[in-house]
Amino acid sequence: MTAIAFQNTVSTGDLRIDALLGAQQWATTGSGPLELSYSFPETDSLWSNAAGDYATGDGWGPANNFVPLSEAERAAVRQALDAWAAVANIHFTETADNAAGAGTLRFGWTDAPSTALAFTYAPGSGAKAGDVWLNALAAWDGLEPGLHGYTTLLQEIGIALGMKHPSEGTRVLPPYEEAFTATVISSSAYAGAIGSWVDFEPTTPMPYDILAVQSMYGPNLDDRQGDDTYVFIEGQRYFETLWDGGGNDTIVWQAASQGAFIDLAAGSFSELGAPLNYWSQDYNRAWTEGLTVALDFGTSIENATGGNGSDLLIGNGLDNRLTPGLGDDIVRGGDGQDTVVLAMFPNVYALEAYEGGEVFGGYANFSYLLDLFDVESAEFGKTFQTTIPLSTLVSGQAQVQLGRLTDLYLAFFGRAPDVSGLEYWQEKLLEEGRDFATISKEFAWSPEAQALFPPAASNRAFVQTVYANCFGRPADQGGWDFWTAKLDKMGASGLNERGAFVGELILGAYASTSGTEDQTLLTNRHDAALYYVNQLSSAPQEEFDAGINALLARVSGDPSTLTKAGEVIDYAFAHPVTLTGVMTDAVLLEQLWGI
Ligand SMILES: [Ca+2]
Ligand SMILES: [Ca+2]
Ligand SMILES: [Ca+2]
Repeated sequence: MTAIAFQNTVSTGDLRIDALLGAQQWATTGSGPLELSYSFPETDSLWSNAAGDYATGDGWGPANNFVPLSEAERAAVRQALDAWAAVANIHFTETADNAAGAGTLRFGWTDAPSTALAFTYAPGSGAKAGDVWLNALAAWDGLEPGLHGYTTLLQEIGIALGMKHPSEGTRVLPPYEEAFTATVISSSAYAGAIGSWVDFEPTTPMPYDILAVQSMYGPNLDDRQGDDTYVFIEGQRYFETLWDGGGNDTIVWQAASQGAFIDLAAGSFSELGAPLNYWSQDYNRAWTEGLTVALDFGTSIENATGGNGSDLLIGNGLDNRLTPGLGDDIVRGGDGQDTVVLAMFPNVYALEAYEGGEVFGGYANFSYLLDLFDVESAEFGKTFQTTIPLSTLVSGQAQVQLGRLTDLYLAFFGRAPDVSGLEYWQEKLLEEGRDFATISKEFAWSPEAQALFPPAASNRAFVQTVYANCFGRPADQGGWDFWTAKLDKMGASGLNERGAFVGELILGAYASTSGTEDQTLLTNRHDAALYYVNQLSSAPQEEFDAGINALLARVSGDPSTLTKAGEVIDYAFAHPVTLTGVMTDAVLLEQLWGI
């Protein structure tokens, strides 16, 4: 009823757009959004009978048993309006519909002499322009997103904004392109199959729709300009297009077992959620397609996160952050400086570089496979993120360094690392490049070390304890005397020297000139400790349990003790019992540890 200005729509030369543009659109003024009112007529609403408007007997109009929309139906219309406003520079405002006035877009039920679900008067002159009539005599399946009724609302609002069916008029989409994957206004769900159906219909304007509505009114300049996260969940259904205006954005797939295919290239589709089942119009043919979520042609999404199934993540030309989660995953970074975010500490990864920018291997004893292409960096950690060149992980350097850090925990504190502590030192050592000797000194200065070894306490006892912590044996007399004398000379507060001593002792154990016995013991213990801390990191609800230290004390140079320690840890994580509970239950422990 509220007449507003309209204008001829300018065609673009791009058939994807022009096939969806009607003759006229609402007039735009400058850069501001199109302000468009809408309303829901009531029984006391007025209708224009001016020439060209609702004459008596008008097929789609108030004369044929008009009925107002119910509250639930109005809510569905508002949702469909929002779906258009989310992508285009349009502000919809709901107004009263009564004798005093009405909105430009009006939504009502009528008994139309037609099998069509709905009819909409396109932008133009006359009060009925913008009115959307729903046919109460037609068969509606409902107005929930995904149902054909909701798609119909999206279509009719598109028409009310100045769009047209892509197969009508002079500029049409070829049949192989007319499909819901291109436009929600399509008469065919499946490309090339006229009148075909799908079991879950688009819930948003699709890529060509977004091009067309933005060519008339411009993009939404208010929403989705910041850093947005788009979450998709296993078990739910999707058929939609993501449009985003800027910022650093992420697509997240949350799944325990179903894998996803996420492609961050603009205009491409991803497989998120259940596949779509299509049928020909006569239901004699069927197709199943996994592609459910499209990225708008102009949208840049920087990051993708997979679930714990086997995912395929494909980056774009930007610097992408790709997080595959657990599972047998494939990650392709494409151009730019791309980072794979890995789920566990570096020590569990065994990767090799191949030709063509591929890095392939497994982790967690090959429980999972990882295939990386064109990825430059790897990132670890939840509290403290450490980013290193992927080559450092492929060469094994990162794994070795993490073992050394764990050795410091064992030597100074006689315990396994906690997750955030290890992440902190990992960042210092692997990313910031602080050297091992410096970190060893910092361990000596830590409150935990000073509490265990007060500066005033005897250096002789300190040396003895560190030997026991590292190698499970007393210091040999020569080494003991040598280090004690050296530390004594530095005075009682030689914490730097104590730190340096531990660092040298550890590195010395790995020197090629050293015997293998100490080295094997130290390696087995830090491997068991790291196995524990990786489990802890994956199951944060389990808290650090000092029972791990009693378990580490059982790990020797015998590789079978490392395996058994892993089994005990697995048991504690898989059952309600704590690790301390296992370690103090002699019967259970004997059962798990065997003889
Ligand atoms: Ca954004
Ligand atoms: Ca995964
Ligand atoms: Ca990239």
